[in-house]
Amino acid sequence: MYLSKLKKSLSSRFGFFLLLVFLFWLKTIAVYLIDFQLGVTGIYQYAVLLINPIATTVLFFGCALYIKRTTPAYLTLFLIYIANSALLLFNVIYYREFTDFMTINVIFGYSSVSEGLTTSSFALLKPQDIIIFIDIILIILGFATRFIKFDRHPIPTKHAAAITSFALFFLVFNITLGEIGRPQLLTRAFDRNYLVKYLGIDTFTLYDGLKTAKNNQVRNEATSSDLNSILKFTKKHYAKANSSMFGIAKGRNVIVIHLESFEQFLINFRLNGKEVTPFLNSIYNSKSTYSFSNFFNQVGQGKTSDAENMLETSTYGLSQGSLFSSLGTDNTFEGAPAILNQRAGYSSAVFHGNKGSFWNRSNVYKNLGYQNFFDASYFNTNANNLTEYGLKDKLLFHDSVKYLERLQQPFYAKFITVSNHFPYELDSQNTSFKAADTGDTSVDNYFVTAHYLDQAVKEFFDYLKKSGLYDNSMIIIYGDHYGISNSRNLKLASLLGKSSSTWTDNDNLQMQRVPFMIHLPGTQNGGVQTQYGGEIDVLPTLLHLLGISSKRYIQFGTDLFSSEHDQVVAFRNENFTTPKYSVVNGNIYDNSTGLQITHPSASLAAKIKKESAKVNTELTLSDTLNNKNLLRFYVPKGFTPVNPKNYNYKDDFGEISKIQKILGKKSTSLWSKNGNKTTISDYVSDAPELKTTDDNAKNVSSAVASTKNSSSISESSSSSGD
Ligand code: GP9
Ligand code: MN
Repeated sequence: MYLSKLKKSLSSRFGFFLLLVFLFWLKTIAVYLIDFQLGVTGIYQYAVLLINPIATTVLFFGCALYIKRTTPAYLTLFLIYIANSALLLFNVIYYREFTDFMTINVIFGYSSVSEGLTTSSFALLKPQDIIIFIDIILIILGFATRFIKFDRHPIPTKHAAAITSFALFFLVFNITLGEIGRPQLLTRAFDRNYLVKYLGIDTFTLYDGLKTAKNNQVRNEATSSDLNSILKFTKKHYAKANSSMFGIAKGRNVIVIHLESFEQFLINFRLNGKEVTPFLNSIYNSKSTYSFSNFFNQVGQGKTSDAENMLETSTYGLSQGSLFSSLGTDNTFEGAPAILNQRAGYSSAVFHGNKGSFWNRSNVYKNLGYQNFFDASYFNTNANNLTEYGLKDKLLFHDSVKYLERLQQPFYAKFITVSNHFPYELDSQNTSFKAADTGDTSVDNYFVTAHYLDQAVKEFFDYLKKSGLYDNSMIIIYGDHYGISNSRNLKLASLLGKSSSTWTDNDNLQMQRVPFMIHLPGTQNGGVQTQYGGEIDVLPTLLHLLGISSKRYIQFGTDLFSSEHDQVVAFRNENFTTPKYSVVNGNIYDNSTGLQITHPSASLAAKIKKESAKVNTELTLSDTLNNKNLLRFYVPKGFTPVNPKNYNYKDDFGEISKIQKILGKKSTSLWSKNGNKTTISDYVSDAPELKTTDDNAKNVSSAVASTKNSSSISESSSSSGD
């Protein structure tokens, strides 16, 4: 009875269409759950996941419904089905190798960072993959046995159009659900995993295709002459090095510590009489540190990734979205790791306890010339070790040492912390600081996570000293962007001795200060630097300290120590600040009083107009450079363009160990210098998580083998866009 009913329905065109939609939905969901690690949590995310294949499947398959003639109609539908199934299968295979989804450039072989699918990729096929194509065989059998028959009656165009309309409506509905679950999902595109989780694999591919087409159009039209105005600007803007600072850190290791969401006001701040970050304060106040009190974050929507981009390329992030996510896979960079490697033989590594796909890092880092990227997959990421965005900071530093000690010196190593990230939640086992009491939980707990981060950095410094790395290193510490949003600053105001009732836009701007400290063991000439600057200025400053001229590169920042340093700090929304004035939404504020200047003198108005035009030009030129990918036309003297295919972050422990072996006695890694022994016993941490999994004394390589697992980090339910 049922069978004959089923037979009858499948033998109508619409019934067959529904069957394919259903089967495709089924296998997509199976793949989501079995193969992809999308980090789905909570009923909402599961619900969105369940419906996300529907819109595009109906949309694509529905195209065949417009065809009237029987054979072409069935054939088209079936071919679309096969093509879509193939896309799914290829993504599964690709994901196994790269933990990422195939972009249009990968599919068509234009990707610069990965080979895409090669014949060897198919060795990654697993028996379970049969679910992706077994139905195709069953359908063919269905027709062969005449269980399914061709329906000779075409679908009325009206009906086909209704189905297309439904699909489009559902697509908008799905995108809305995605935006609710993860605000700014499409504009900021944090991670391809998120796009697939909320929008489905086909919508992701469609979205990526549209974006790629748009990018390619801009790029195809670009020529090297587009560089002229940019070069004119950067050449004129270049600030020559301060001779008393040039080369003072030459040959040292560079350790960059990225303090997540850390604002300058925390420095030397006391909450209920207690220092929140006593260790960072001691570094800030030390004579061995060049500490900046007027250093601003300049990020846009790309937050952390924008900070990284500015620091390492001295070009701005984009006006919308994250440069790393939207352009970083294909752009040509002339970034810190490549320059340092080529001009001074530095090795390089990033240590970050989140998934490599977040902010598209695993692709972008290759273009930056990073030799190693130790992401979450290199660490023990059991639930107890994690905060919302990855490995807890104390563990990140501690667990990185087994890799750090094997890097050839000098190295350029960046540590990206995560514990001090909105919404500032931390296990009770890790909290040793009393929260504030402003009534806003995230503001209150900000001090707790900042304190934890401070302790983590201290433990790491202690290790650096004990292991001997310290004396031969320059340690750069910076906060990437604000931690408390403008709206929440009103809650913070009273703790800063201000009142929320008189809080202004300018106060919000002033809160964009973040720490920037250059700690140079051995020097006594440091101290607080009051010149104005921002993240864009870091790379030329760093290069000059290392004795490398930055003149030949296209960089928008200027050396903070130079007498010609440009003290106009541009923000992504075209607000800006200078030592005397700040301009917020077109209004001028006097920095000394904090008050708005409603009637500026003619000369002040002219000055501000000029600065404002410069800010606008600078941001526009940086955008042109990146959107058009113009660095591909510009090869500075002695610079070898980075070939991202030289890098593969699958087994970086194996690689750095191999290099040590090959170099033998010439190896300059700490491990080699320590008589081929680990220095991990120099690391003292009070992290309770290490009590059970502490591998201090254990054989390091076995520890590495056991910790090289895949991470189980789920997406934070909160928005990173706070
Ligand atoms: C994620 C971390 C946070 O890996 O760097 O990024 P954010 O949300 O601050 O941009
Ligand atoms: Mn950040």
